[in-house]
Amino acid sequence: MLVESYKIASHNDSLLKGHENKLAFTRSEIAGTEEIIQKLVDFQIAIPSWALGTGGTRFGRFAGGGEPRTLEEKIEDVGLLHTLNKASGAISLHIPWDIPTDPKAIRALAAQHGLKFDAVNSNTFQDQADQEHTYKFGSLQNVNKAIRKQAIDHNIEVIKHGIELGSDSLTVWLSDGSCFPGQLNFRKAYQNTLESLQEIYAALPDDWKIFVEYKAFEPNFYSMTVGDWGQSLSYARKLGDKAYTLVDLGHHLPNANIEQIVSLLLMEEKLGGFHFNDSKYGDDDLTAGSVKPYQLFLIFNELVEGMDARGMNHAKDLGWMIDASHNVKDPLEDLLQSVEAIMIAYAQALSVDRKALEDAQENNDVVRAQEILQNAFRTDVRAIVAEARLRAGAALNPVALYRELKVRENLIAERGLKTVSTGL
Ligand code: PSV
Ligand code: MN
Ligand code: MN
Repeated sequence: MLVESYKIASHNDSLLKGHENKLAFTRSEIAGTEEIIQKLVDFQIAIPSWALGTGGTRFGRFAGGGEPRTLEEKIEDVGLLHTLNKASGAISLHIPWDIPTDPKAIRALAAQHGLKFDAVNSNTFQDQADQEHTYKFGSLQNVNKAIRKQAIDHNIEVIKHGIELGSDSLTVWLSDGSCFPGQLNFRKAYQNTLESLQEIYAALPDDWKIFVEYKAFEPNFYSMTVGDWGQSLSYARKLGDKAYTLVDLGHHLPNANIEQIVSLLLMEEKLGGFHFNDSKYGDDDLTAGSVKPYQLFLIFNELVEGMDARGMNHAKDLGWMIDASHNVKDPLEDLLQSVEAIMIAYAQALSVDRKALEDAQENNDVVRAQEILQNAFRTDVRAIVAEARLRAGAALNPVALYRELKVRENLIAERGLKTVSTGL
């Protein structure tokens, strides 16, 4: 389905007056709005190919309709999101859920939609039909060398696909670990994983990065071989300059201070990228900002502070991606909401009075420091986020336009009601 620019223009015209009033008020509340708006225009958040269909749990899945059935249709869906918000200009593929059999054509299709290829993801957490060895007891950590080799070869294959698509990073998330005490020799599992990662690292092109994603639990419930940021950092350090830690917001133990983790990883020059989502309990993969918006803001506050301290480019120097699952919402609407929530948190962080905060910190003025942060969090920045969209040629209210244009109904008419998208 195509959303023509005149439809966006007429949607924007109908909302313009109200938007301009809100923007004028926001400008009177926040200093430096022009600079913030430009940063928002530049900021792009990649969409994972596996988040475009309805997700499920191990108890069931309630399929939606009109889901993308092929890689081409997934690209079209991300293109649609990007047309509506001009902030989702990249897609991240998961191999072998997505196999770009004709990479040239896939690249051309993505370019037609204004999309780039974000990190490519390997999958050694499931057995594939044509696979010789099982990953039941792990992949890169496995006690069996032949299994480790199979997993290493798969990662190298993924890098090759990524090169053909113009991607420049590989994300490795391992489900490796153990379910029971005594099952695993931790030291040997670490060593095997490191040696396997080193072989994968050796296959990385010079201008590529490898992201080592950690996760505290699930599917292994006693130990995870890359279970926290300390373990990930340890691998990334040993691997070399092209290796970084990737933070997925849902992969921590309850109440972990993620903003502090982010700050320290940035200081160590080892923060590589993000998977955004939200959760109440664990890896719930809910819409970013839907449960803990203040935490999301605090994380962005550290990101902005840490990246500015190191002179980093907010839009380019880290990998930004959503990693969510949609069990009850229309995935595309949910993704639009996620991007909006991320933009709001980013805009709030950009509006923090850094100088005043630093002064408060240097003077141990705890009350003032809290006031500064909460003031930024409680100031409504939605009009400047909408203004950034307007300037980029997107819709003032993407979810409303999505509904006005009956996008889902159109997709169902095109693709059918019973579609099963690949992925989780
Ligand atoms: C694992 O929970 C994860 O967060 C990893 O990023 C995977 O690649 C993704 O979800 C999809 O399973
Ligand atoms: Mn993830
Ligand atoms: Mn996850």
